[in-house]
Amino acid sequence: MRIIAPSELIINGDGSIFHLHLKPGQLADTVILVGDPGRVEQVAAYFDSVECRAENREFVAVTGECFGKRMTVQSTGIGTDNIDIVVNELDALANIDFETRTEKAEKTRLTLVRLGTCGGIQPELRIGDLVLSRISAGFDGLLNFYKGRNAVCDLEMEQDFVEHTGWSRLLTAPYFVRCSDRLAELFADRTVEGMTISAPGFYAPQGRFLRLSPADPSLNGKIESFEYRGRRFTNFEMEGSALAGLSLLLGHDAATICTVIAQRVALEMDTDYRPFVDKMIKMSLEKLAGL
Ligand code: R1P
Ligand code: URA
Repeated sequence: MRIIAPSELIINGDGSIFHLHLKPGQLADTVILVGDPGRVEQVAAYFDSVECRAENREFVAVTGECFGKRMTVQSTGIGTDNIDIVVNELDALANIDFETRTEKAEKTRLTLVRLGTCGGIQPELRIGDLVLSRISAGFDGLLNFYKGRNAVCDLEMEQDFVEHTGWSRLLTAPYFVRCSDRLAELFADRTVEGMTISAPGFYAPQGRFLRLSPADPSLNGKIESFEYRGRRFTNFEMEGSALAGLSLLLGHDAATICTVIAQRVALEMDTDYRPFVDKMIKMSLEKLAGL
């Protein structure tokens, strides 16, 4: 049995995990992930009761009962680098024995649902629409650091995409991963099934040009025209690829749902998007409570 060293599985003095500051036992099997720490209270407002709270840096968590089901809401901050921390630490809380520092024989399969915001890149998507990322395209490279990456990625799609876009060798290899079938089915009637890019930035990596031009100004056009087995890219966000990929490797059920707040084709933006996000939260909690 492999014993995981103190420098690898870092446990704080109070028995909580290094970044999230949650202790084993404080995590529910159903976890809502939000980028914005401020969105944690927006989710927790639907909880009937609160069992515990934890906070460190951008990682804020509340565990409680929601519509009769135990759930945790956890903020991740922005970016797939943070998802690396959050998903590994949530998995450790569920599946590693902190006393013996060994993997538990019986694994817990977590349900991880990210509720975020995104930019729509097809003209029919409107501000306020909800997109479920059936496929996430990671431009961030995180999954490429993990053994087993090829087993969970669509390699044919990767090849087609690299050829279609003339993908620069200066960029990290993109990876294509699917969300949980079970969660896609659960949310099918309330979301648009999409193909989402998780970008490693908000500006040039999503084709935005303020004072610095993207290296390839034609990349967004090539992304929009890419078609694979009848699917086209629908939206940009910044975390879903790592969430889907790491969850596939670790054996968790994960999905990303995002509210469209920017329409990149019509060049429109709604900065007053909180009511749309609130609708997404309520719908998602109700559905997850019924699972
Ligand atoms: C960028 O503004 C942030 O918003 C989106 C992106 O993925 C990125 O994290 O999601 P959240 O609203 O969940 O943070
Ligand atoms: N989040 C993103 O990552 N991109 C957008 O355009 C809007 C929200």
